[in-house]
Amino acid sequence: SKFASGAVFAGALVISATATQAADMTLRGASLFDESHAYTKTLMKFGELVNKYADTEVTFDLRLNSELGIEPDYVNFLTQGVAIDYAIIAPSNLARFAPAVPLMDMPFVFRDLEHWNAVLSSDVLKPLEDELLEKADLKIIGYAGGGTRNLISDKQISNLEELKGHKMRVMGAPIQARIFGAASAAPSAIAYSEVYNAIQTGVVSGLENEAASLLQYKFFEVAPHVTLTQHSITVRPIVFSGKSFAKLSPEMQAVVLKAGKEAGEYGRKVESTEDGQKLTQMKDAKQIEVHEFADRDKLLAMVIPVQKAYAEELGATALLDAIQAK
Ligand code: X1X
Repeated sequence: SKFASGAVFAGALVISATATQAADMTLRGASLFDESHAYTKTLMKFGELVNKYADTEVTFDLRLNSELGIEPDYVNFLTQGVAIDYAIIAPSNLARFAPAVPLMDMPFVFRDLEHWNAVLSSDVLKPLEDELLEKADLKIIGYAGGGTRNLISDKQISNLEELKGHKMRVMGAPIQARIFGAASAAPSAIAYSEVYNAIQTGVVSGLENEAASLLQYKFFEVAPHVTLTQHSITVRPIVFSGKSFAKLSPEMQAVVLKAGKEAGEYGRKVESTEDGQKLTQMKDAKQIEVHEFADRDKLLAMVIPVQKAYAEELGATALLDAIQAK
């Protein structure tokens, strides 16, 4: 399997000191991908920046390629303060702890890259960050992302008629299934590590994802059609365990916050630049066939009432309005 089964081991943040030497510190992180993915590049940049700004040397032990499981595993580790200190977690994978956080990656919430950047560079998401800290003891220290999420399927989908009843995997947050259900597809929540097999065995006919992740996990081997629904621009919060953060000195906390913010900005530049290049690379290599989607405006009209209802249920209408006003 391309994915490990979420090995658990205790003791993430390790600080040791002797009378004669300053404290050594090790911070452990986890990534779904290898070094070629902007996801991992962001986390590596975070480590570099911490060492640039800190007075003492910090050792970064970043476990790649899902060695420590997938994002829902990372959430459990971080909230308990075991195994890892930091990771990237898709907002939809935080739904279990903080139901409003998936507003951040709700399909069709951003108009375009400029809107997405304006939101992530502002403090408009602060109420969601506060909710996450309060309910799960998780601290968002920066925002990376920037890949555009499209449909990836084992058959061609070019319009609403072809989307109708399409069995597709979605992330675990209820809002994801509601949006794609309203768009007339037949969504089901399946763990990311199971998606390739689920398509291969016909449980579903596809998923939705960014170019970099499609390339890395070779979903095109079982689902070679990409439909440019451009329904999401990926938001990748860099999340630090509140338990690990509390163990840091005030100086080191300031360094972590500064490095997290800057690593997020760096990750946004990298991923938004690489996204189109990776799509073209797969197209040129004939790994994928790319299709326009004829009815995007109709799709938008179908999902907007669901977005509004979701925000209202969570008491987050003002927040959704503030995001849209950016
Ligand atoms: O769909 C998923 O579960 C995953 O998709 C991507 O590859 C990543 O953005 C990751 O964060 C996760 O959300």
